Formats: sequence, structure tokens, C-alpha cells
Amino acid sequence: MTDNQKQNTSLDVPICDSLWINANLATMAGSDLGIIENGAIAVDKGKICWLGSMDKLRDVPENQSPKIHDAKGMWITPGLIDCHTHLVYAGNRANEFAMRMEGKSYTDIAKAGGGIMSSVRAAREASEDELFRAAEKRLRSLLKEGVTTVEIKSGYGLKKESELKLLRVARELGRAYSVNVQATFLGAHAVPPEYPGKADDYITMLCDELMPAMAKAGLADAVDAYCETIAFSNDQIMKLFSAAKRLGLPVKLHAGQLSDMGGVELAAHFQALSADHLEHISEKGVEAMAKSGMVAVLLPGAFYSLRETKKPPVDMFRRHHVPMALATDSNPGTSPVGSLLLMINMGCVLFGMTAVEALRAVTIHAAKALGMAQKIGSLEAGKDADMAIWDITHPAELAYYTGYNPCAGVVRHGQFMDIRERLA
Ligand code: DI6
Ligand code: FE
Repeated sequence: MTDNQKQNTSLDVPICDSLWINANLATMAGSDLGIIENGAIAVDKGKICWLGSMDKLRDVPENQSPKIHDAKGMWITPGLIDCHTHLVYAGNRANEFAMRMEGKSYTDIAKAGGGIMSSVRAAREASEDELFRAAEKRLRSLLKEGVTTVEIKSGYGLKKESELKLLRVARELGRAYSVNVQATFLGAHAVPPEYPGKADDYITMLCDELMPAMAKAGLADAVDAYCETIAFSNDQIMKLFSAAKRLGLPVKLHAGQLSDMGGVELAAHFQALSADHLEHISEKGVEAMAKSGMVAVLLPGAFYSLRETKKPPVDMFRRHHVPMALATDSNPGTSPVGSLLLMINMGCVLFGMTAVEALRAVTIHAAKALGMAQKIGSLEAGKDADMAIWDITHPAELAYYTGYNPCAGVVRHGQFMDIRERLA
């Protein structure tokens, strides 16, 4: 291209309040990493207003003085998104982990009164402040790794005030750390002791009493349920999802984790945002997901911690063009995980995803699993300026390392946050 042509295609820096220069961009736009080497990003009022190659930029107009950030050749990706966590809980279940390592099964422990019920007792007893302080340690671990959006489920209260307490703590974590928190109601996580053998009555209480109160208080952005032999049936979930739809809340579903109950087909009928776990899903279920545009959220932390052997059908998701997301499933029983970067590595090593798939799985596909792909998940003009800055030489390093965090900083709504400051 002649200098004159270049001159014609180049432009003055657009009106912006900050400009990131000398950066390699992995935008996740399109169908791969969307790489722009030696690029720049202009941010205005918390949104990306321009991005492209540095050599397209002429000068900053005289009447402008954006804050210039020199990335010095580091990589910038969209802020990472952990789209499936049970982050707010009290205590831990390390004792149960030890029991499992001595041969007890997760189901045996649950049947003996442990498992989710153990965490329910702890969460009901804990104050909001105690729950906040317990959860913020886990949130800080994610934020250090460039996470800018976290989905947080309830599900350890299983009665009105306790469930609302967990959702309030989730909202408060978002405010305190200026991280984007998507709160999900998971009252249908297990049948509480107040309803012994009366799962139907419990679902009725959720639909008629708890969920309307929750929606009125604006405490949840979606509704989830646990479709499993040890949890809730398709009919019970159908009733719950119908109530969610009446309240204008999107749905998602824990499905196919230990068995295939056809829950995914049911979720597709309700245009669910995602189905999560999916180790036991059938091809018919994958086809239903493809048809309804659902995201497959894969949770290698639970697979690993439970020492499962049946892997989710990654190749089937590929063949049917079902987008795959990865998340920590951070919870005290099956996935006490503090690292989303490790999930990227496990998505590749344990589940056979490519590095490109695994990186898109914690950015644009995770955004889609939260119904937020128009707002976050890729570096594109008009989207929120939520970005992560990495001291790496290629994005594949984010899938390559285990136990090493190359995150050099985070930008949330256009505001640079020095990780050290943010977590002081
Ligand atoms: N699937 C899981 O792996 C977690 N919940 C769910 O629906 C387990 C949660 C726990 O054991 O506390
Ligand atoms: Fe989960």
C-alpha cells in the first residue's frame, strides 16, 4: 500500500478518554482468536469505541487528551468470564474430600446427610457478613486471573430468607469489587429437610412464594435447577421453569452430570441459555441444544474432583456447532476450584478441547451462556471495555500453564485496575 493510500486509510484517534497502544489483541471476534498484532484500543465512557492496527492511527487531535496506556507488546483479551459458580457458601467440606479419597462415594456421603445438606446447614447459620467474607477470598482468587464477570448461584439456603440472603451477598460482592456479577437462583439444588419426601411441595413453594419475592427484589438474573436422580425430576423442573418464564427470568440447567434424564431436551423447550456438566448427554440432547441455540457449559473441576471417567462429548458439540463454555463450578463439594485459568488447561488436557476453543470458552461463549454476548465476551466497538492484560508472547500460553498466573492487569468498564491495588 502506498504512503498516500495508507494516509487515506489511517485516521486520527477517535474521541476517547483512554487509549491502549502497542498491544497484541486477541479479540475473540469472529470464529477464532481474532488476533490483531501491534494493535490499539480506544475506550470512551466505559465502552470500546475503536480498535485496530496501530499503523491505522495518525495523531491524537489537538483538542483531545486521552490517557495513554502503553501495553509494551503485552497481550489484551476480553476480561475472562466465569459463567458457573456456587461461590457464596460457608465453611468447607474437606472432610468429605478425605472420605472420598478413602473410598466413600459422593452419593453415599449425601445419603448419610452430608453433601449439599452439610453446606446448607452452614449457610443457614452464617450471617451475611460471614458469607461475604468467605466468598470474597474465592472471588479475589478469580479477579487476580483477569476475571471481570462472575456468575454466582444460590442453592445452599433452600428456604426463603436463606436463599435471598445468598443472593444479596452475591450482589454485594459485585458492588464491593466492581466486578460484573450475574446472580442465578438455584433453589432447586436439593430437597431441604423441611420437605422430607415432598419434592413436589417444595417446588410449589419455590414457584408460588420464594421466586416471586426474589424477582420483586431484583435479586436474580436467571433461574437454574439440578436435574439428576439425586435431585429433581423433569416434571418438577418443568414447573419451576414455567414459573421462571412467567417472572421474565431466563433459565439454565445442571444436566447430564451423573446420568441422562433428558433434562437437556426439556431445557431446550424453555430456550435455556445453557446446560451445564453434560458428561452423560445423548446425541439427541446435543441436537436439541443446537436447535435452540444453547451453550454447553463444561465443568472440568467437578469431573476431576469426583474422578469421573465419562467425558462430555466435545466432538459431538463440535459436529452440531454447539458453542462450548468452561467454568470453575466453584463449590465446596464437587469443585473447590479457585482458578479459571486451570479450567482452560483442563478443558484442553482432560476434555480434548483446542486452545482456541478453550479461550473462547471463557470469553465469548461464556458471555453467551449468561445471555450477555451483545455486551461482553469479545473486544469489539460498542462492547463494555472489560479487558485483561497478559504478560505472555501468545494467547496459547493461557491454556499451557498450570498453577502460573501471567495476568498483568485488568480493565473494568474502561478503568484500569492494578491487580495489586485491587486486591490490597
Ligand atoms: N452439581 C454439582 O456438582 C454441585 N451441585 C450440582 O448441582 C455439587 C454441590 C455440592 O456438592 O455442594
Ligand atoms: Fe454447579
